[in-house]
Amino acid sequence: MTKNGLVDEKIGQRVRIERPSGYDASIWIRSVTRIFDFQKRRKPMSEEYRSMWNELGLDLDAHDMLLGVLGKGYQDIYLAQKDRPEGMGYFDFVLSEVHGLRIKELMDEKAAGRKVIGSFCVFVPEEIVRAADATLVGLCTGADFATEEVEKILPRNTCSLIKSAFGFKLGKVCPYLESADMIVGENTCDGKKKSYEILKDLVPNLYVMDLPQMKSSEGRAVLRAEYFRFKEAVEELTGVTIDAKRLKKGIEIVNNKRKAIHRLSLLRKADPAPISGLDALLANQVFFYDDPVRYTDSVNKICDELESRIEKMTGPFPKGAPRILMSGCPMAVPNWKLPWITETSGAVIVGEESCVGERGTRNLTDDSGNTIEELMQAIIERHFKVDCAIFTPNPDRLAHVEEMFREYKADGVIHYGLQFCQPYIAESMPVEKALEAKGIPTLRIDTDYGMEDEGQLKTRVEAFIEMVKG
Ligand code: BJ8
Repeated sequence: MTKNGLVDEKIGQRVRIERPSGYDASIWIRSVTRIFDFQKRRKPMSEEYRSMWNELGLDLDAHDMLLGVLGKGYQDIYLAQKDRPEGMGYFDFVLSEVHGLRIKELMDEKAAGRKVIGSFCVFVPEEIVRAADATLVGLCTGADFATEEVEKILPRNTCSLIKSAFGFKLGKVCPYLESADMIVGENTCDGKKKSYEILKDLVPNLYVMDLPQMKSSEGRAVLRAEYFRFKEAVEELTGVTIDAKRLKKGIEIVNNKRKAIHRLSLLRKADPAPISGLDALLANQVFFYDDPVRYTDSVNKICDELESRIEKMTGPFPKGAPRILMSGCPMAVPNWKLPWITETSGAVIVGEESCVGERGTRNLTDDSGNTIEELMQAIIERHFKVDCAIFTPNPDRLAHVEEMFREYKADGVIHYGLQFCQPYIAESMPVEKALEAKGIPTLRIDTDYGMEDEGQLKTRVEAFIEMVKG
């Protein structure tokens, strides 16, 4: 082991993990050791955070169980991949510390007087949060937890994503939710809208943001009013008055991380793809948790490495491997089921038309304005372009799926709908019809977070991949 990196050749594959800037060497070495504990199937996180989790009110036994499952899943799905870019070591590190060091950082920020805001949706403008020196974090929504308890207060036919948010709350296993000074819910789909009426009694600090359902001038006015109301709420929470200088800085920080992840996305056009879809998805998922400046730096470093892989024509899948575009509902950590099934069936995923992917990050906020009014308007315009299926009609999404299919030289589209997600499942049929009419092979998958349908999904995905191979 060196001070800045660690090399372990005992695990069959050489792994080198660079220490990211901003991390103390001793913490880094401890954390990297924990990554190898993942690989050796030991307990993923040590005792040192237990008092912090206790103070946050987590159920330590349930939380241990969750971390055990997460560690095992990460081992089986991520660490089992071959020819990963070395830069993925950073994301392994972040995942190994997702409930540990990152929470400690948030607690330190809070102790220094800064605020943490939790969100469930890309419509919550991070620029405004950063402008007030606060931190926006995505809340845990990617795994089933305490489902029996959840189904006592939510209808069984609610999507897994919403149930997951409630399960993490009822099971007391989400340190992000427990450390948030404000939790922002948004009136997007009916499931979320109605569930916030119940969530407000479970958390002390829920703020609900209304959102338009149509891309009309009236819809834009709703978004405008809501973003100005949100700015005021953030100012009140933080005690910081957001002026143009602060907002410009907030836009710059968030734009930089969007640019970095978009750079990574564009590199996936190469054949062979320089990175697996699973690894690229992980980078997109970490977007919602990590310190934005450190994240930007780490993604750009991995992009440099991917550029050199492209020059050498190397990657985790051979040249000519079938290329798949995923489109549909967002996949939050640790929802890796469908990408894992797809990539262990011989295809490589080259893009995600999703909020944890291009839909969430492709657009930048214009930072040329000099007044609060101009900059706020730029934030409104940027977010008004997000083509979530809650909008009606929503033609831009189909156009983006087609555009990504062409640009990323995909061979087929897998449309991913979470069971009981009305907006995306309703759109999946016209999307499939329109794509098929243009000769684009499309597979519609509706699933949940359970593994019961793994075998059935694998059979369908393998057949689809065989078909697109021609
Ligand atoms: S902008 S996609 S992040 S709302 S899966 S809860 S839609 S029933 S997550 Fe989303 Fe914002 Fe839209 Fe993006 Fe409802 Fe569907 Fe569940 Fe969903």
